[in-house]
Amino acid sequence: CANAKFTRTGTKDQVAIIRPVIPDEKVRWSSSFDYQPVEFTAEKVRTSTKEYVDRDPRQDPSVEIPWNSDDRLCDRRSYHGTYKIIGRVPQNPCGRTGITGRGHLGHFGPNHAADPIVTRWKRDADGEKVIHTETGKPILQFVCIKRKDTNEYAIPGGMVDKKEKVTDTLQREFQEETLNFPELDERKKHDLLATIKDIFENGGIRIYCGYVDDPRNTDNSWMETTAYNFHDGNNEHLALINVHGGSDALSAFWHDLGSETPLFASHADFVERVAHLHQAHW
Ligand code: RP5
Ligand code: MG
Ligand code: MG
Repeated sequence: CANAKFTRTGTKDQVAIIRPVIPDEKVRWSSSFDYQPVEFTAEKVRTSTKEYVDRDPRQDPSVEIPWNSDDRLCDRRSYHGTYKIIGRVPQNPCGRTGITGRGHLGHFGPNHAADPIVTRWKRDADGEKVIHTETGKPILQFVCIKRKDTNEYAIPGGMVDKKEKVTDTLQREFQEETLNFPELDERKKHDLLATIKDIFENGGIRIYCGYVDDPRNTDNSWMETTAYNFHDGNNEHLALINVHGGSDALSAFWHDLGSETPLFASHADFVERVAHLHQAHW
């Protein structure tokens, strides 16, 4: 995994604090470094009484958290193996971030998310695949959102809720962030959701699972995700859906997939894998 791309923690609508700069060669815990991280946990996280938000075991010795395990309420296992507990809290397996505490994240250790990458071929008016003039490869389009918090383009992913299965998170987040049609009649809504459920439960390919280089990561809390690709190569179902932004998304749209578009966090790495999988333009 890679770390320390960000100079700030938090996204635009959150309090952002400046991270001390960590040179790339000093990110690993094994490299010696005069390290003076900033301690930061957002007010909203610190004062939360929600069952799903951790209490800080450094502040309260009675707090016991089942690290590296799944207690059914929350899966605290990392895709990167067993993480270390130092000073009663987890240590980021990808190294130094410049910040200790939880920043804006609810959990110490891994905070799990899911990312649905829905794709179709770009087609011309005759329905023929559009070929990229430079690479000579067909162009994929994916359902992209513009995030409300950072204004960046992104995959419509989100956090796994308490007790939720990743397969359910993929559907829920896709629905919340890209299928916001208040005016659609109940029958059409029902059919649309049934299609999504069917495809998402039967037709996905796992593209990635692991650490995300997310601007909210700290030395003690970090994002991990599972990204799935749902591809409609023949314009049969998903390719026909008109998307409309909702929830955390300012807007949602089909966007040409290619290296020219910068995306939030590690999302460009995930969609690049999808392009290679389908031998598409990148
Ligand atoms: C990223 O943050 C994940 O890849 C996922 O897309 C997203 C989840 O956070 P929210 O969209 O809920 O803010 O690390
Ligand atoms: Mg969301
Ligand atoms: Mg989201």
